[in-house]
Amino acid sequence: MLTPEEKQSYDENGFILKKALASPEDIEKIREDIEDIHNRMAEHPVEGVGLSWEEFDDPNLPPRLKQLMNSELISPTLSKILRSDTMLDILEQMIGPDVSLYHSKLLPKDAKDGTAIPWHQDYAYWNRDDNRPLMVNCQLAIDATTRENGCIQFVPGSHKWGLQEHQRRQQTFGVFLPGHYQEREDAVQVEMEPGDGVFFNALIIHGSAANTSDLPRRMNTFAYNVTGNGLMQCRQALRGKPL
Ligand SMILES: O=C(O)CCC(=O)C(=O)O
Repeated sequence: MLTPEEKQSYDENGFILKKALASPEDIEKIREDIEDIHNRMAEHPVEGVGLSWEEFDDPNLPPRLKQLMNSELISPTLSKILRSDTMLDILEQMIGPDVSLYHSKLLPKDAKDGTAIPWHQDYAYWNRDDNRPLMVNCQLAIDATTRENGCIQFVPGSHKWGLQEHQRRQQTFGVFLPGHYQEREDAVQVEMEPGDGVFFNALIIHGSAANTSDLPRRMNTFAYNVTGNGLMQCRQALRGKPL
């Protein structure tokens, strides 16, 4: 559960870090579930799993995933965590008792090759008349994340600025704010230990730098919605009223 101070911090800043959200044993199992994921998916794609690849100038580089959508289908451990009471109790404090899964996606920003994710608000992707900005993300650290390997960054309080005008391009994470890869002085970097989770608001401005380190930065983002808010945006009701 969130303490009253954590809830207040989430409301003010638009994000909150929860240490040790997942156990070391579960993190180890996720690592086994996703072992050699780049090559496995290149050779044997799985039905229902959406793959987006890094686009390299050098054609000799091996295929590297930028994003793997519906990661619960390849990791039973992620599937367990996303619907665990630990997770749903926190979400209930944020969005009420009717919690649905929108998606679960793996962001395996690889050592040296993992590219930046431009500044954006997730609601720029999810904005529809019947879908109010109630959604919440939880990004779970599978590896330690640092400034060097491209940890997530947020602009605190920007969830209160409303939806900003985004630019669009045909690419993964192709909806972004002007100055999309530039550093921002108003952003904070959130370094995490394996098992930590950061919850963040659908309207907060966030992004991350490239991975310039020798270590991978594997993260998984779970996106949740209030059941019935934009029916198309709910894959599965996890708690409360059914779809
Ligand atoms: O992985 C990152 O650094 C950012 C991910 C992101 O933008 C998202 O999950 O919405």
